[in-house]
Amino acid sequence: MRTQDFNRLVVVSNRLPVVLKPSGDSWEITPGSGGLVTALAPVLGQMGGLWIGWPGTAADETMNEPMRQFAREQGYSLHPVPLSHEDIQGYYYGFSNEVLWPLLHGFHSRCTFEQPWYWEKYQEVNRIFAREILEATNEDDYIWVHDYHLMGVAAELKGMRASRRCGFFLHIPFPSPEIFLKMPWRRQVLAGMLDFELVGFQTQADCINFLHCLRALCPWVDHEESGNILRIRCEDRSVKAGCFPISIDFDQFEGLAQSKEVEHRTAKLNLFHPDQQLILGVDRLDYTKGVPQRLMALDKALTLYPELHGRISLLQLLVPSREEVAEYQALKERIERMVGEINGRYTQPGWIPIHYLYRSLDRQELVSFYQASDMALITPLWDGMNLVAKEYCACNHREDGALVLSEFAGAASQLYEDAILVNPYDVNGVAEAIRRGFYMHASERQARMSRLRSTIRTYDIHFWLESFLKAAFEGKALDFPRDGLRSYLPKIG
Ligand code: ADQ
Repeated sequence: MRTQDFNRLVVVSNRLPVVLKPSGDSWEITPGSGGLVTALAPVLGQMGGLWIGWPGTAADETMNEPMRQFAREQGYSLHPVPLSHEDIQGYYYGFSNEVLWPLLHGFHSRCTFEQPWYWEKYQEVNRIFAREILEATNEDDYIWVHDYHLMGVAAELKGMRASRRCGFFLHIPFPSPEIFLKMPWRRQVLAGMLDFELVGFQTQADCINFLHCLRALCPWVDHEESGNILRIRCEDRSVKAGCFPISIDFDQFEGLAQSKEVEHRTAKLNLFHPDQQLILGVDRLDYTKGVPQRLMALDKALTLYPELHGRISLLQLLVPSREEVAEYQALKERIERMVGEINGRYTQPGWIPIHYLYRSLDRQELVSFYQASDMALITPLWDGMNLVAKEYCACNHREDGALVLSEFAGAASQLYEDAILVNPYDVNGVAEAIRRGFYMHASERQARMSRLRSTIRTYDIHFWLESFLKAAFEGKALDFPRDGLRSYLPKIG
């Protein structure tokens, strides 16, 4: 691991990787969930370093000691950024989640553009983060800012004349100009991104979309390819950009799947469905994940192929997310209504078509569900990467599972050859993919899963980290198999 180029690695993200709950006059701390935490926590745990972010609740001194203890156990330090209720309303619920999240996922009609104070709060909070970074770091640290909440941090640091090396990684997609240019603050957001030294994207399509948006807004932008990194110049600014498909700690997931405890849990789960194939869906509650469309596809499969009755069951796990937002509550209710209707229509003695869980699971429980499932049905409408697809394969060490994957998940740009690819909007097509997965011969499952696992094992989270840091410090990335990535790009034709 490269550590010779900087003193400390400092990760900056909207949330610290913890969930804090009041407990008597102190706090109970548990690890946070979500893709960013799954990917970065093991990396920082190995390297040491510092994580800067909002603790998820009003900061107060009584949380310092429990946080220090949690940090010691994890192997890195935590620096909380205090934010007020109003900051969170405007910057997080407002600009991040009502403007950037839907826009960058291509849902521009869900955006709230008519609240200029969201943008003002976004800038203000990015400035607060910049101030905290200055206070908590030194010139020889490397500052790595993550995700769409903090795209203006480098510009704010520059405004403070701070000398810090600063890179950025976007975990969600970057759309084409037809979508991005609809945002009233498009120039400011793009200009802010140019103040980072390096901007990393999940796929090559995202990186190219970024370049096209820059071109649309400033036609005098100039770029050259240096190995697998783009060097972009726009007026007095220059930035490196590249694609770094994020991944998981493959060995950790595989090791856990092979542990006695998980094998025991899996064996128990298998007893419940001896004659059925278990199909797994795992998602955070979010409209980008395509859960209603997936349920429609299952419904369609049960209508078109009655021979599947009693032979397949969907286990849908939904992780609570943004529950305070009315739109997310409505989505949850819609999903639960659909589950009830489908179960009401098809259930027979001894068989229920959908098992539904709405809660966060611990890692062991999640891994035993991965292991016990014969097929993963991962059908987001658009997703930066989707780590669940990779986790499922890492845990499937018996190589007897099938992966059905949306072509709009970033993961498809790496796994397209061996997953069964689907268009999540095509309900009939997904129903057919379910049938195809069900009948797939054991030898074909084994061959496909073995190749999927080999790709994910090679391009794991450590490769991702090395590749980003190499690009930051040497100007070239480790080679992801770019020819493969190039040959499957539905978003740019
Ligand atoms: P997410 O949208 O959170 O991440 P994803 O990449 O699928 O999506 O990660 C979800 C994570 O949550 C997985 O690591 C999974 O193990 C965990 N998880 C799922 N179900 C759980 C449960 N019931 N209990 C506990 N944990 C659970 C964002 C982007 C993605 C991108 C990641 C990483 O939206 O596109 O892949 O960041 O860059």
